[in-house]
Amino acid sequence: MNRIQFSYYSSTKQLTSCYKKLFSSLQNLKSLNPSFQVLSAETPSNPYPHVNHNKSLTIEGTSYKLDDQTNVSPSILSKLSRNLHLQPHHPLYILRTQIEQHFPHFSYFNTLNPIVTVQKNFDDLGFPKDHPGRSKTDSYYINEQIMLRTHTSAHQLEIFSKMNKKFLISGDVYRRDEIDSSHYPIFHQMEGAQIFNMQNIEQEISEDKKYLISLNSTISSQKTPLRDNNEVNDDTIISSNNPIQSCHPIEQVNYVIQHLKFSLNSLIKKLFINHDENLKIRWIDAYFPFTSPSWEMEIFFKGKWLEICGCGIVEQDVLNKAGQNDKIGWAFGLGLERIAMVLFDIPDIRLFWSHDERFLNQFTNFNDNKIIKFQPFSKFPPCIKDISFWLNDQDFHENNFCEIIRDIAEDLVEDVKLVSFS
Ligand code: FA5
Ligand code: MG
Repeated sequence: MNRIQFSYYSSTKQLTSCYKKLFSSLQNLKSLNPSFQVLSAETPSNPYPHVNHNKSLTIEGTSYKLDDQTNVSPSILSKLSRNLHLQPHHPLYILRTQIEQHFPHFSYFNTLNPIVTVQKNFDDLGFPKDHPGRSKTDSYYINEQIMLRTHTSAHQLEIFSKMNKKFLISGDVYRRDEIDSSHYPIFHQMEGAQIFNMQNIEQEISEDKKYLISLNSTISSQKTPLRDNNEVNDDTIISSNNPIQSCHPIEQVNYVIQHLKFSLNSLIKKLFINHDENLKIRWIDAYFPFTSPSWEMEIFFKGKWLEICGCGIVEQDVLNKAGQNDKIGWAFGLGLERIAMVLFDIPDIRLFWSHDERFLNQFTNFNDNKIIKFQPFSKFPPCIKDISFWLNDQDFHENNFCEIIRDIAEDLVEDVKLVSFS
């Protein structure tokens, strides 16, 4: 007989109806299988201390009103403070700092609050009201107006408005998603953007490109040169399906497109400089409400194309709203876990959240010239057993004992240490 007991704390109407559905489907199970017993539907003492009876939620000192739109769960909220991209030696921290080195004169924003207004996350960026990403099944809402950001683009307008011409924003983003080895409801993105003066574009871009090329030749002159056999496949063509914005002169926008593609291709080649396989990169057309034209960048990994980035030419409307009417520029959003999984050979996205030293300690000696490949370890915690015995044989050798253990336990035993011999 399966005993299922579940705890529930009622705080919003929405949770109540969820619970009712769950309860009735369990009752249905019971009717299908009489041995199945639903024991209780209790309301225990408040297991979510941040939810109070006045239907509000306090997160890091700020109180938020709850309403019918609320769907954040305690387990998601508990991840808000992890900041994996800020934990030294964490693979996401290593990757973030490596990308920042490729964009050395940019401003970096790594601690922007993931709790944003719906306005910032969607409306400011031109998402239509009926865009599927807005739905409660896809995004986490604290209430009708406040949500967990679904992408780092949520901060674009705010940072452009502060007159920043080039910046990187890294942070955790939240999407309701399935859970498996490549999906997790929280992942990390890095937003990059650079804008140029429309009047002076040729000069600004060529100076900047010279700089990027010199940055790459510094890498080439190092022990391991930047390999040229990395293949970049770009068959994209500008068409009415993925158009240049009518307000953008063709010549100017072409400079910006080239600059964007050069910046990203050289970044990915640099990151994978020590990677053992030849890297294949491809560009494909895409759509985002806040860029046009738009593309996605994919890399070939384990026999499949893996999407690592979305990007494009910033919608002029976004720059105009930010008071940057005389500028033109590009933006991108990189998926950090996707790149780190390939770079470090991490097979499961859930490992990034591990507290296990056996995961975290693997990255402490990272240096740019040496790739660290993740070494798999057991899902179960390590278990240490001591064993003592008497033996008459004066010729005993430790290796004989290890041999016996290897015969019996094979690879289950990872390490055998002699503690004392007397
Ligand atoms: C965006 O989020 C856009 N904001 C990107 C962008 C920025 C476009 C600036 C234009 C200008 P997208 O949903 O495709 O786009 O996500 C961007 C990247 O995040 C993806 O390419 C992928 O690498 C990563 N990503 C997306 N969903 C997941 C997921 N469920 N798990 C892990 N990584 C993901
Ligand atoms: Mg995408």
